[in-house]
Amino acid sequence: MAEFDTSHVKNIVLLGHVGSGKTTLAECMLYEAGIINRRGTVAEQNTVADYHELEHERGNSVFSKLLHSKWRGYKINIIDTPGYDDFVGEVISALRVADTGVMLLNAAHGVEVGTDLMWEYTEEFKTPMIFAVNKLDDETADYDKTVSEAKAHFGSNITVVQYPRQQGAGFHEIIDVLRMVMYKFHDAGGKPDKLPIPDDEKARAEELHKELIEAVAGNDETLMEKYFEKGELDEDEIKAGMKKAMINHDLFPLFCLSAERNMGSGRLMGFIDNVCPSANEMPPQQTRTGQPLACDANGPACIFVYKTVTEPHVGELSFFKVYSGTIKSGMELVNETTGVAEKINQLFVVEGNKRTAVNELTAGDIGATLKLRSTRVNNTLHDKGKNIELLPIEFPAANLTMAIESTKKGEEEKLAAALHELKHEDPTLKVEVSPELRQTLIHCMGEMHLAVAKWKIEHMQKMEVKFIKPRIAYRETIRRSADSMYRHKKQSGGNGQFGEVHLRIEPWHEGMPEPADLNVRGKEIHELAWGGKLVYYNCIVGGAIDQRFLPSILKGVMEKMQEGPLTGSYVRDVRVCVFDGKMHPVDSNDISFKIAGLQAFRQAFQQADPQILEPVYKVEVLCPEDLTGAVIGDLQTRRAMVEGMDTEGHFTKVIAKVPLAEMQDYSGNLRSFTQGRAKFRMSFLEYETVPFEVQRKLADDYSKVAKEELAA
Ligand SMILES: Nc1nc2c(ncn2[C@@H]2O[C@H](COP(=O)(O)OP(=O)(O)OP(=O)(O)O)[C@@H](O)[C@H]2O)c(=O)[nH]1
Ligand SMILES: [Mg+2]
Repeated sequence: MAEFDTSHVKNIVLLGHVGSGKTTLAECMLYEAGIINRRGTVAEQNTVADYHELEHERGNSVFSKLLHSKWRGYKINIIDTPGYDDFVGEVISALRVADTGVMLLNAAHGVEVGTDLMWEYTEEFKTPMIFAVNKLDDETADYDKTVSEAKAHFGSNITVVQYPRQQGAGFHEIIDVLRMVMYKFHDAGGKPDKLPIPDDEKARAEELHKELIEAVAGNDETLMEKYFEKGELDEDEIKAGMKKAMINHDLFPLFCLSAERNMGSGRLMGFIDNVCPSANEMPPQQTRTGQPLACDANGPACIFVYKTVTEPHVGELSFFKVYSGTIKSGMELVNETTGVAEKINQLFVVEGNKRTAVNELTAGDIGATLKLRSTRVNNTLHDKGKNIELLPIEFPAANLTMAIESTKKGEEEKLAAALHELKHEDPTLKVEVSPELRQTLIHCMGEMHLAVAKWKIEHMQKMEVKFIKPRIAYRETIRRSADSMYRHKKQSGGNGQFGEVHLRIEPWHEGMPEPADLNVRGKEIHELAWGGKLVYYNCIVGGAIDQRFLPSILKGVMEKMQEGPLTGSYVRDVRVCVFDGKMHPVDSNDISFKIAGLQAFRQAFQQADPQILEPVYKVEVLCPEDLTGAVIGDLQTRRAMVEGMDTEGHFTKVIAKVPLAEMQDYSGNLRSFTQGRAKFRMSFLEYETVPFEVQRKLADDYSKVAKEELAA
């Protein structure tokens, strides 16, 4: 038998802006549950959750951590998440498996950027939410301001369950308007005395109690009728009503805390046990086929992997939630994505970096296993003979791209292996080897994310790496037509080489007319791998050159198109008509015509008003309204075309078209001039011609480099 059945397992995720006290609260919860007998602190680097060396260095959480506590007959799985926005992937995967979110608000700062950003995700998942106003012992704590900001940002569904009797250093009493008692804490925190509400607080407490009941009753007709009849609801009725409203995302109870002094965490845990939904009370999971999967301990065994971590000397740990059935150690499950049978050799419950083996985990529970053969994040594993695939976590697109290199020559393969491992356990990090740019690119969430990647490579793989700006994938094309002739002739002993090609190049566009003065005898349309087209016409009359040389000429043209004359970038959207030439009965061969074709194309290209095209992206910046002016002003310094504004959630959205070349430092800049209050996304839109000055500079830079390479 699993130690806890489904209805006695609660899964919570701690959320909040950087430094709001999530890790400290997790420590309190473990301490209260007797899992640890001393509370560590973030400053002393001895908390259970922030165990990673990198977290000690930074003084912040970087990875989500699974912990669990047992409190009054319930198991609470706690996922502590990092507050820094770059690590949002850790938050999203945790939200996917949690059944309630606890959003910490720092009473000294009110609603912060991170709170807003996290909120957006919780709304997508419709996670039942609790708000907890933390740091009430801080000298600058302001509970009322924090609550009114929270209501302004997240709506009046926020319902006060607790308020502090005093704030700042003297904070030690919390009035609970659900239970209608006052909790009075001793200096060491922990278990408070339960006292009647003092007379001077009665009026406020009763008013808030009424508000709470009305909020609960307002979401349930039966309760509303009872409330009208009796003028009151009892504690059980309130709890039942709250649970239902929380599941529907209609009510967000608000609690008080000082995690630092361990005041308030026990009551919060009691509420989680008694009111927050267990997994089987939440809507069933959706599968790929549209069939819902009920969270039933007697159903087919089915787990979903939300995170993997490679631990030194241990191997790969896979974290999962049991969505159906009961998982036993030794069981064999099938990975729906890969079809591979995986043996669950060991099952663990986890305390940060400590694992405790268990025999069974039941539906709704979260745990870990070691050394699965080919299982990744987002994979569903299930009983043999079933076909269940749960919907994957959708991770946000990257918004910073950098090229990465080893500082030592000859380590390319080692770097490739290191990057492979890195992206394997971090779904928000993408690696791309670009043959066009001759660079390995890392797409990630921001500078901090990049720094973590570097740390991991340097510490785990023992190799030094550096980041450099990625090259831009420019394109070249032409604006008018030009004819050219090139004769390739070489006579140096033995067989000579001879080929003469006359060709015309024109800017190609869909539906363009056929050449009026040429006789088109053959057409080839080549879709180019890098976008755009090459349309190749045979317009040769009178057998001036043999048919068999046309592919050689095309080869030459293609070669030049892969290394355009202006900047060495790919050429696109050109029509080439070969209309004349000359052959030599002995010296003409494929190579001669290839060279002649290449050179004729190059010459014609230079005379055809050549243009450099640059990739232009659609950029959407989401920011609070007061920042739109600054955001637009900054975009305008980046050659952006601001196309409009809209709203999205709580944000104003600025929509613009911006050249990629101007976006390379955007992530860090936006963060700094908005103090992290804005976010953005971008997606490729089209290629556009660069302005004249930019073209001149790019062409000059290229010819300088080309000359240097020639000289070297
Ligand atoms: N005064 C006071 N300080 C607190 C309280 N809770 C946490 N802190 C301190 O605030 C700092 C940040 O706390 P953490 O627990 O690391 O915050 P976090 O939310 O986990 O932060 P990230 O992991 O960076 O997102 C630490 O120095 C804590 O000691 C509190 O209730 N009162
Ligand atoms: Mg933390």
